[in-house]
Amino acid sequence: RENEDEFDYGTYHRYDEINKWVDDFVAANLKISSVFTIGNTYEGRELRGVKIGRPGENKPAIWMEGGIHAREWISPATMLYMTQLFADGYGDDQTTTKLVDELDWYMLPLLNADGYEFTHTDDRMWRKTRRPNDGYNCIGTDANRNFGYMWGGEGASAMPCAYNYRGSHPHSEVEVEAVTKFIINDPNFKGFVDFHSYGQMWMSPWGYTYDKTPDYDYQNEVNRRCVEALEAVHGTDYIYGPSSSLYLAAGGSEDWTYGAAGIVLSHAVELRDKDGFILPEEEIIPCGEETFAGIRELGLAVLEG
Ligand code: ING
Ligand code: ZN
Repeated sequence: RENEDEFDYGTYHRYDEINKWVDDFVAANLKISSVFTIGNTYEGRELRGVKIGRPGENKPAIWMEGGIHAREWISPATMLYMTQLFADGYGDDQTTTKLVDELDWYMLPLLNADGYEFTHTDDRMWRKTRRPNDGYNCIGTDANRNFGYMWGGEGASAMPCAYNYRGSHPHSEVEVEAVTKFIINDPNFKGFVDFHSYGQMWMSPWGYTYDKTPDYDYQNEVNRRCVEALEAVHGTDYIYGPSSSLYLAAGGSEDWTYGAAGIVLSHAVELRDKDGFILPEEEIIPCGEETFAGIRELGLAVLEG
């Protein structure tokens, strides 16, 4: 019989459970993990995550975040399971051990915690944050249009009622301000991934323009590597390329981490798409397994430099 205290990675969890999971995970993996906090959401929820890595000075670091969009539940769920896969593989699998020994992984499972809770209590299809907009009845900003690199360009609405509202100004959302502050203050960040659903795409900058980045060939080669490793696990079909090949969208996280923070290997990943945003719970574990394979390739690419 299974331990009743054991966390069930194969189901979707509420904010409180995820926060408790952070403590429990770290308590069970003290040698390779610690808790970090970047601030609070608009409604006052603490934004906490798990840092994974064998203790050491000035290790290259990778930031991974989930749940920037409230309804994309597979994103935080995949973050949680991948965190567990690092722990399972440590000391057992050679590549995973190396990635934990030589890199620091900052895993923030749920950036838009207010919106996520709202999808559980009121509106399953909510996407934005939950901060009211002055002078309008419509609530919330699209956090992935609120980042301050080429903010306000194509694919980001100026209308507070739009699903892709850019916000009143760059970093108007405290969640965006918290994550950008944390990243810009640590020069060790060499990789970044923001998890979305759905569409099965591994993307890199730019999102705001169709122009190729100066690092296009390298970024796309890493995209290709990650997708090849991912597809080898369960045969899931992914495509890859700049996020503008999906649609133009200014103010996205990966444009800011590349353009403003200088993180060349910045990615946005659209996870599995069966039944759209309402991905069945049976898909969580296989999605986590294959995504972890892609993430390991990103880690190896960062180590190769
Ligand atoms: N997709 C992303 C969105 O924010 C994206 C796609 C990624 C756009 C990176 C721009 C930059 O629209 C989903 N599903 O949210
Ligand atoms: Zn999204």
